Formats: sequence, C-alpha cells, structure tokens
Amino acid sequence: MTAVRRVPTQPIEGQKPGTSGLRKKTRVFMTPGYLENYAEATLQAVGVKGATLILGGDGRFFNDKAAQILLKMAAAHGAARVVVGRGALLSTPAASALIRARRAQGGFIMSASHNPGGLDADFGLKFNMANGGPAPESVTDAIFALTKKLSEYLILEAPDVDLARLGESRLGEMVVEVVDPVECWRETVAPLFDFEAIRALFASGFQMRFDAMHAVTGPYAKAILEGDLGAPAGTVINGEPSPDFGGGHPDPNPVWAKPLMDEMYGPAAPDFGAASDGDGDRNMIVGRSCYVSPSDSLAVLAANAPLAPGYAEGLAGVARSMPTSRAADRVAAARGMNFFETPTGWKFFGNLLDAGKVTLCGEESAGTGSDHVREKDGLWAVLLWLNILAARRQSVAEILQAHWREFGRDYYTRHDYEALDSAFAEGLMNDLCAALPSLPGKSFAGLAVEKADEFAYRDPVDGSLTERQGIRIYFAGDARAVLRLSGTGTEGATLRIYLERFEPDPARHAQDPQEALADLAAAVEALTHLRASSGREGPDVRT
Ligand code: G16
Repeated sequence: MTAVRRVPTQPIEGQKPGTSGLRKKTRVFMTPGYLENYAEATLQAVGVKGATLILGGDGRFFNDKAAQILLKMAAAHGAARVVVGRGALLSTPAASALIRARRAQGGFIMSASHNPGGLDADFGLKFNMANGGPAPESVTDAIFALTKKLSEYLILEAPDVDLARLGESRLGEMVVEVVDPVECWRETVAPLFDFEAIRALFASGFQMRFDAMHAVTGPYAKAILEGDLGAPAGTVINGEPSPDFGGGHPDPNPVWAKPLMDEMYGPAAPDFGAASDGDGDRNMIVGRSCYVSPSDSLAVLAANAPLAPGYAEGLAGVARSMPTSRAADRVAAARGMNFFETPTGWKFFGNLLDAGKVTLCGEESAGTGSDHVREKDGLWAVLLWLNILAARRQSVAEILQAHWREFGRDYYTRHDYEALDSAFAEGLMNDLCAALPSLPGKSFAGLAVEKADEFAYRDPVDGSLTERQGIRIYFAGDARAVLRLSGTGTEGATLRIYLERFEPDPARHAQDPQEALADLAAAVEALTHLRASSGREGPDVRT
C-alpha cells in the first residue's frame, strides 16, 4: 500500500545554494527533515507533475538513502517517471547527458563534487534543468525563498525501491526506471572522437594512468579506456567508487592527486596521466614530468579541438570563467572565434552553449567541457587530449611548449586560504572593494596597479546581471590578481587568490610558476595584509 504523507516541517535557515547546489556536512543533511525541506522547495519551485526526472549521484555516504527519499518525494509530487542510474550512481556529466537524451524536465544530482565524503565529511544536492545544466540563479533563488517558509513536505509511504537491478518498477503511480549509469554518456561522447586513432595509439605501446580517486568515474573510465580503446588493464587505478572515496579527497589537482603526480614525475612515468573528481566533472591532465594547468589545458584544447571528428568544422567560440587565465582568450583572438568571460560556476555557460555562441568552456577549477552536455566533463577532456595526442604523435610537454611558442605563456597559480572566519573574510573583501577606486597609480611591493574593479556579468543571451563576482586587480607588466570567496566550501570561508602574468618571450618560458609569480603574491599581501591580519603564514593550498 502506498499513500502520500504530509509531514509538518519547520522552515530551515541557511539552505542557500552556492556555486553548484546545496553543500553541507553529511550529518546536517541527515538531520530529519533537512534533505526533505530542500527537496520539497526544489520540487515546488520547478513543478514536476507528469514530469520525467533523472536521479543519480557520486556514490558518497548517504547517496543510497537520499535517493530513496527523493524518489518517494518525487512520486508524492506527481512525477510520472524517474530514471535512476543503477546503485543510484551517475556522474554529473552522465546525468546531464541523460536529461538531454530522455528529454527530461530535469534531474537531481547528489554530490558534493570534489569535497570529501563520509559521515563526518560533506554531502550535496543540486537540480539540473531540461537543458542538462545547473539551475540558473532565478530558480535557485526561488528554491531558497521556499526553504524559508515551508510548513510541510510530501512523501510517499512505500517500501524502498531495489536500485541494484536494471529495469522498471513502480512507486505508487510513478515509474522508476533503473538504467546502466555508463551507457547513455558513452553513446553521447563516442561519436566526438577518433576511437580508431586512439586505439592505434594504445596499440603502439603508449601508456596511460587514469586515477579515478575511488570516485564515480571508475566504471566509466574502465568501460571506455580499457574496454572500447584497448588500454591495458591497470590503466585505471582506484576505479571502485567508495562511500568515503577511500578516505581521500577526490579533487584532481597536484595536491590531492599526489600519488599520480609522483608517478608522472618518477623514473617509470607513463606517457599520459589524468584524474577526475568525486562526481566526474573535473579533470587533471599531466604528461611525463609535465603538469598542465587547467587554464592551459582549455587553451590547448581550444587550439587543437578540430583534430577530433566532433569538432572538425571548428569551434563557434570559447568561454572561460573570470578567474581562469587569459590563455584561452589568445587562442580565440588568433583563430577569430567568439570569446566570453563569465562568473565562476558552470551554470553561466549554459545560455552561451544553448545559443550556439560557444562550443568549448573551461574553468581554472579543473573543469572543461563542450556543447555535448551542459556540465563540465572530466573524461571528455581526457578523451579529447587522447585524440590530440593520437593525431599529433607528440608528447604532452612538446604540445604544451609548442602552444606557448605560438601564443605566449600565461604563468598562473591559485593560493587558497581555507576555513577563515567568515566575518573576517567578508570584511576583508568589503574593505578591498571600497578601496578599489583609489588603487590605480599606487604601487604595492614595487608593482604598480593599472586598473582595479569588481567583476559583474551581463548575460548576452537573457540580459540578466550578476554582480559581486570577485575583485580584479591589473598590475603593470601584464599581470593580474583576482580575489574571490569560494562558493563550494562547507566550513567558514575560503578566500582564493588567483595570480597570473603573461610572458610572450619563449626564452623565459621555463620558470616555475610560483617563482615567476612571487612578486605578484607579495604585492597582494602588501595590499591586503591578509597574512598579518589572519595570523596565517601562507596559503593552505597552492595549485
Ligand atoms: C563548482 C562549479 C564550478 C566552479 C567551482 C568553483 O565546481 O560547478 O563551475 O568553478 O564550483 O568553486 P569555488 O566557488 O569553490 O571556487 P564543482 O566541481 O565543485 O561542482
């Protein structure tokens, strides 16, 4: 027997979605009524009567239980069908692909992305729209407003659904369809690449290591790399998704993917290394003794994409988030493509992709993607790199150096100060904003400020204005510092400082980025006194 139950609930403060949905400590999400309150607000805001929805997550702790709650609430709200990845698993790009392929009204993605998982770590939930992309701010604002005034939520009283078995079952009137989590995504990306050329590359002895970081991409990477492309078994490591990501931090960067970095910089390094994050949308690319920064990776992909069949006719344009380095701008200018600078957050690319203004997008936070879905896609980026390597038959380092020779090099680093007191961090940003008009002409640690502003974005498609998206300070010598508060943390505030400088001279391309940017870091400290006032000796993470 099934019946819709109306459960009284108190409005919950603080359920404001950040850069990509709501992220909180797992224990907070598990508090009775907490997940339900946010889900109720979402279901009411988007309206799901008669709708087809997609559901899946990155397999982190509470993923399975949250899936059952979301299914029963979707049924209580009159959804007609929910398509779920087996085991309630779906990578974020796979969820995006499924929403599009099934013409669904949208989908729930259960993930806190690259944040650690487990009872004492993080959980997250976001809703993606019919185009497959994250909900725009108009929708997340409406969800937030509802969370603050709900007095009840609706849920179907019914036994749990068996999500381990493929096929259809019913939850009240609603059909639950369990599908293979890999298949739809694989069918979406396969036609974009020259699999024959990549197979030939592997057959020639080319070696690769893909670190799935115990997160969701393991099954995807095994199916496509070791299955379709014939890479030897063992190419994919840490390939079994685990609820706490093997106790690790599934963030593909040189700090958290250190074992892979050590292998790639060691004596027996394979030709190519890559990693992906908790929910499979981020990527790290590394050659033999050659780390490729996400900003450089976007620029290299933009310059070489036409080597892959899916992009053979060229790109309409490229977009990058504001703190991402300006390397991609140079490719767009040289190739006569559209170019856009957007606020941080993949949702800002959606309109540009839907309108056909850009084909490729990327962010410094290790996200790259194209118009095949409306999310960044970690394995897609890896496949495009493989396609380029197969076509050019050069090493990653050779490709990167040739790129810098042609376009110049944008030295780049990001310094993160994590878990700062929120009031302190906001105060620092407010003070800096107030001082912006007075900065041009002044020097800090010997570097003169030329221009300073706070980034605001007017969407060229729908005209909406998004303000307060980070501070940009341009210094003499084609250098830039950006400061912004993270929208994905779950503890205090994280202040990110992005530093970059353009170097056109190939004779000066071999410096270490930290050294090349040390004077810029000193200028930012002289301007903000961050270390002195926070009592920190330096950033917690430098990437
Ligand atoms: C999310 C968004 C990304 C964005 C990143 C920024 O990444 O999807 O588009 O670049 O947040 O993070 P922060 O605000 O901490 O700098 P993900 O991979 O966590 O979904």
